[in-house]
Amino acid sequence: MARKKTKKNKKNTPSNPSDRAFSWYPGHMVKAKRELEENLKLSDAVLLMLDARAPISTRHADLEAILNQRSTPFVLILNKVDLAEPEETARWRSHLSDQGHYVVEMNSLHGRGAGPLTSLLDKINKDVNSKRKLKGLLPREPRLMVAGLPNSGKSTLLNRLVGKNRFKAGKKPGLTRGAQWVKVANQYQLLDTPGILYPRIEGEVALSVLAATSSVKRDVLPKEKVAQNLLRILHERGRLLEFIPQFEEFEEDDWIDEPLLILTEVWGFFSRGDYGPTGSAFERLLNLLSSKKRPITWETVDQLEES
Ligand SMILES: Nc1nc2c(ncn2[C@@H]2O[C@H](COP(=O)(O)OP(=O)(O)OP(=O)(O)O)[C@@H](O)[C@H]2O)c(=O)[nH]1
Ligand SMILES: [Mg+2]
Repeated sequence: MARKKTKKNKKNTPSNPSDRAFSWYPGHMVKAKRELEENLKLSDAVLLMLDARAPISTRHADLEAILNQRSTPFVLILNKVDLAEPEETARWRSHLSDQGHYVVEMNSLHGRGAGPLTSLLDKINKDVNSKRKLKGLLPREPRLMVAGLPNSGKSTLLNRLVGKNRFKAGKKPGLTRGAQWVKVANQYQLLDTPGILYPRIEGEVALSVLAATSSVKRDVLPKEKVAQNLLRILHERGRLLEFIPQFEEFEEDDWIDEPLLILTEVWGFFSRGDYGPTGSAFERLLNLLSSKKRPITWETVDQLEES
């Protein structure tokens, strides 16, 4: 009689103990992280996508450490500058370049920053090929890999560099599932990768910020918590009433305790929509906080320097 096979636990359990601390860490990310390490070996340089609104939480300290160890050049791309405060983005750019990084401000959707990025890549190209020459190797187009959190705009940026929609891009985080090479004749070979979420995200506030930038699901934490954290940041930055003028009539304690209830009241959501009243208020709040009309930088250089 055939022996009954014991079912293997197919869950993608993260092997790193620090990964385990994040129960929301999606399974496919673990595989993607392993693949990314493999792809690094093939890459001459890396484009690291940061969200200009949250350059602290969207930065990959551990990936940068690996790149430094391997002496692989990388460019920090402050993407989605159209959604961030321009003065804060400029401060981030000078802060990061003062630290010796290559930095580019980018709007991958509309192409702002593509010129400076191309000049930087030309320079990297020359450096890569002079190193190859020293080793007696023939010159070739540099292999550039893009890495960054889900939804940071990796595929959109590469499409811009290619000049065509060769990479699948869109609003849903986790859209790119596997690595994909595309050759731009006589210029580069580009490698798109799935979003990698390194476990450097520390605490609820950072997670709430990542929910606001669509790097993680909006309901990564209880909605009320995400709303509380975001409203508190707006308040601290002196911008709360600009976004929600109706809060002028409320005490701080009211909206801190039950922000979504207050919002359903001021916005008049009672039983509309699929999400229920507070769910609708939450969706509207997050849409309001990621609109080009009122750019917002969630994480500032000042904040970094204070901590
Ligand atoms: N406003 C704005 N939106 C952008 C920018 N770059 C990308 N996006 C949008 O961000 C969303 C995600 O873009 P993708 O290029 O699919 O992101 P990705 O990093 O490849 O995402 P995954 O493959 O899921 O890891 C899409 O809706 C893009 O249109 C930008 O500079 N500004
Ligand atoms: Mg993608």
